[in-house]
Amino acid sequence: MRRVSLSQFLIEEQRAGRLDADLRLLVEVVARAVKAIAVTISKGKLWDVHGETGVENVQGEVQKKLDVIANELLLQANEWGGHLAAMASEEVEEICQIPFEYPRGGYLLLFDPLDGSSNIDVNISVGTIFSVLRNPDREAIPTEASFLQPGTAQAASGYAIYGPATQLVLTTGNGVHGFTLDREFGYFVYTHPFMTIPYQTSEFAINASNMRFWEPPVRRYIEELIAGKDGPRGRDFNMRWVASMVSDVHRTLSRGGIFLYPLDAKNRAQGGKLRLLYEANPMAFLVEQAGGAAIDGRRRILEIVPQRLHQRVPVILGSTEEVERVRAYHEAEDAS
Ligand code: P6P
Repeated sequence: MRRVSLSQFLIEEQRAGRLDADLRLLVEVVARAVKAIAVTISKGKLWDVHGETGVENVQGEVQKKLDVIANELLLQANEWGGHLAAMASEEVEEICQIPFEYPRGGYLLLFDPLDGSSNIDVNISVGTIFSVLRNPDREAIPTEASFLQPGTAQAASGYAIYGPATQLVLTTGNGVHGFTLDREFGYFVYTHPFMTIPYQTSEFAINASNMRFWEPPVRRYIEELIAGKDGPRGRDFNMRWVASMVSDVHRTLSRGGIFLYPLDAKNRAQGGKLRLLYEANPMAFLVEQAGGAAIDGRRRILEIVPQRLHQRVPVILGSTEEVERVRAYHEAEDAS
């Protein structure tokens, strides 16, 4: 069968009027940066890119060398193209303006340059997550407030997963499409058209070591899954936890499942563990486009109006039947 490249896919999407030239260029540039990140990650100790920098980021996490490298690759790849008005990164406290010598475009790009980087030094899959918004005022220089838009406003979102294969998974609001990097030829091939999440699943992903901190609805839901066919669900379930959101969400998108990082007694003060603008929103957009659901326990994640750039949120996403059950348990708790 003739191979379709990412570039050809994007050209045909633009020809069909489903994305404009600037958004096409944006995705191409992100894909180019992702290829550079994939090569750098694959070198590991060979290029001495493992280990920590000793510097804390805005999240209070000690940055890995590859966190910094991936962040720089994405910023440098995107600053000169003329398609962006500004950028925001998990690794940088303030928004990143476009250098004055370059023209500004109409899009805002947000990203977690290397999600799950605690897995890097032990050679477990990690990823890059990105979200695209429109600059609300093309005449004004963007501020943090320009980025504080609900997830429903996203023009596109996606992630790269650096696993046995490097894959790019993308939505521009017309379904979810997957591409696999052919390293020898150096380009992404369209391999997964219209990815969909099965309505039902028998697989869940949660960090079970936090069980003692969970709220009652989550505790009830997980205990029922663990009870399996001896409990109210009447069938057995399987558990997976990679501790890399991109890996756990990619598995969920690929074969169904439910991923939970709920509000708990440990993360309640921060509002949750995962970040809304460049982790939860892009993943929620993809999951809904694939026929799944994404909530914070009670509300649709995409409808949350952000208050701060690095705001955190509880995340429960995946196969709709399971996500709706978790929502029902929260509503029953609220009504009791
Ligand atoms: P825990 C990685 O640090 C991350 O932000 C997500 O990629 C992942 O789902 C989660 O945190 C893992 O958290 O508490 O299990 O280490």
